[in-house]
Amino acid sequence: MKFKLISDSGSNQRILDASIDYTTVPLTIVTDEKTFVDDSTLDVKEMVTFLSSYKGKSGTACPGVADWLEAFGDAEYIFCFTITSNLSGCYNAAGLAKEDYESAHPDRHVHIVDSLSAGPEMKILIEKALEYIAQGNDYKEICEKLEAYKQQTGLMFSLESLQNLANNGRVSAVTAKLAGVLGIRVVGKASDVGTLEPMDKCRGEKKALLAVWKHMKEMGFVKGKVRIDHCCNLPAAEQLKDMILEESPEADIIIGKTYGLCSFYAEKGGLMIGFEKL
Ligand code: X90
Repeated sequence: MKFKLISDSGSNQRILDASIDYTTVPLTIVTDEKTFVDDSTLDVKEMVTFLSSYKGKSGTACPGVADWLEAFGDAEYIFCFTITSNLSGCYNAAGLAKEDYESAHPDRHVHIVDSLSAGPEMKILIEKALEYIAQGNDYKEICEKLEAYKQQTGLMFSLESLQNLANNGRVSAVTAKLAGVLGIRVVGKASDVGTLEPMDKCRGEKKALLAVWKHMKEMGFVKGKVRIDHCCNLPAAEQLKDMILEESPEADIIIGKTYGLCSFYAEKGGLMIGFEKL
């Protein structure tokens, strides 16, 4: 079987270090002055710097059906990973593309995994798909296993500002007000239905990281995978990594960066933490 993996750019996973075909479908960040396409040409730092002094309206747009179809190419067995369907139209557009594709080519197949999450939790799901493929599972088996595995992964976040989320209707204004004061971070998780669920309001980075770590353990983390993506905040990512390794030296931790879409919403200083409940 010839497989292809695809994710939207909300995964923060641009390339894959594997022999399997992989491509990302970019979301777009739109302002009155500039449009940023979240593909490999985007300079994330420059976008974040621009946004920090930009006062006008800004928003995002998900890829359309045609973008997904282009990504499918002529692949036979496709796995798509989308950012949560509860906050974005990515999943819906991918679903329509799947219908078109499969009816035009009855021998080709598309399975769409709605991550109900974003960024590093999507990375963990993609890694698992690679593992299942390498083990020689067939397509249908992998689809089923991925859906089951999704129950065993989680996402936490620590954000200094929820302004862009609130301005675009992805959290309520009340939730956004939890942050907004200098030095206050909102720590929370991706809920079971793929929305932001704030849990703690923390004063200072250290307290926020301790809260993230505490909740990860409560949700079942023991020594599995942790993928930490940061928006211009490597020191916090490293601090969290050290904190986890001190108690769970066997944990498999990789630090990465948020790309365009997640940088827009997680904002400067934000952390997203995907992990296995293992
Ligand atoms: O379709 C679009 O325009 C994209 C909208 C995406 C909105 C949400 C992105 C969130 C990214 C924030 C931290 C953690 C999120 C938890 C997700 C359930 C980053």
